[in-house]
Amino acid sequence: MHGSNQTKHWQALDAAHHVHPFSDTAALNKEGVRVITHGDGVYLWDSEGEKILDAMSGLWCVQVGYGNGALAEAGYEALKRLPYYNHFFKTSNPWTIELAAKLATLLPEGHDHVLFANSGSEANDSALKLIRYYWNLKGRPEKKIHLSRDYAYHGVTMAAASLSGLTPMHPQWDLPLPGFDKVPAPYWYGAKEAGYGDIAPEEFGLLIAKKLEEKILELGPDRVASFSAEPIQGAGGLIFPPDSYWPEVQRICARHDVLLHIDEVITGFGRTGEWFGSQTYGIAPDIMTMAKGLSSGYQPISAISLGARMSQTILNANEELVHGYTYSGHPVACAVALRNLEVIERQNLVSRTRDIIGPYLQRRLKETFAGHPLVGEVRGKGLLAAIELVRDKTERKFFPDPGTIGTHCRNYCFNSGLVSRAIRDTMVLAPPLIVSETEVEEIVAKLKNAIDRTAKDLGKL
Ligand code: PXG
Repeated sequence: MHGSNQTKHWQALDAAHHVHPFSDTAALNKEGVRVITHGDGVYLWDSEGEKILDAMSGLWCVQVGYGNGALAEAGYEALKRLPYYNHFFKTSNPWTIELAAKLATLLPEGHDHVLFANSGSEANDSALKLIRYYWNLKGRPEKKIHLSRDYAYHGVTMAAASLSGLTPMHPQWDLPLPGFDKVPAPYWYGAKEAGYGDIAPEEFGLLIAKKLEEKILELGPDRVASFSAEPIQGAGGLIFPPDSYWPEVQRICARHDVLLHIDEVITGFGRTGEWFGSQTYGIAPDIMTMAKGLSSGYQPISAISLGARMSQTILNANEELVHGYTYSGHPVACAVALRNLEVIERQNLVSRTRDIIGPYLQRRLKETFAGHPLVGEVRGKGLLAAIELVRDKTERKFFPDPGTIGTHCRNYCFNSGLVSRAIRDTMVLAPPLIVSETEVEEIVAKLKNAIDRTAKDLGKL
């Protein structure tokens, strides 16, 4: 990047003092970081004045888009009135109370109680602690194994990373911890290459659900505490389960008395066209975690909601809950989250995603890419979409060395002012819920250009 003096100054300071998450910092410093200075709607600008269409909503979180003044004002008002107080010693504050009550009106049936934390990882870590506590209270302390899936992403704390099915997340930290085990993901597009043959999606969904039951029986239902899962797997490659999967998983969890922990960190707050992915798939979770879209990313805040079974047991324990963070239910974060929910409601962003702009994006992507020689599958729901780049579309064969082609295509996107994400060789989109039809057209055109150029480089076009 040929930066101005200001950009070069920031790049030098960043290189000297800042360690980046999920980055090879040394390699990054050679290129120089891109400094994002402001945002408005679906657009970001960098310190060189370049305009970028953010079709990933930051990290899947900016539901209402950038630069929403109502959220900024709510935060400012709370900062002036009560910049900080906690909930530890029999205290609360108006914003936390109102947010908890508001969430109870939106959450699935029976989820009337919430705890707050500050990130998705913390929420998941807390959820596992609450699951362990539940079984201890039930007099079944031997039920302690946490199951999750291949390709799962649940965050980075010791416990959340142990739930992860993305194996590169483990070796640097000697994870997973003991007491964590994995089952396969309902990734139908990859089924053929994984050796399941030409199986139909619904049959595959049932088969993969049965693998969960086999694992529970192998470990012993008396030892299995919980199954953690995203309704749609996000960072693992946007894996949409066949319709047969969730009903069968729920039957299996109920049959073996395994608590169902649903991670709604990506799928919550309208992303799939309902308030929660659980509603989209008819899932009744025992415990749910959420973050990101709760505040549209404007403030760090997450929540854990308890279904009736867990809340009755935990709240009737009549003892201190020995858990909580200094910033749990931070007044400023709660004020911003509350205003965010108001904006989502006022602008009908959930039903707009389900009925108007979600279907529009999905239709335009299918029209543009389904017949493309490099594209194996276009899949999506609401404002989540994936375009799988493959070596052989009739045989559903992937490229060797997954990630190389995807990153190549992603770089073309970046260079043309479009943020999309490459997960292995799957191009992923999750634009803000306020995205307009014109902006969808810009996303589709820029992505087409990047995929065409990638196909040309591979001699496929
Ligand atoms: N659960 C899910 C389903 C997530 O997607 C977390 C938990 C953890 O949240 P925190 O707030 O602790 O980061 C996430 C986060 C990516 C990417 O590149 C995805 C996430 C985070 C960072 C990068 O897709 N998801």
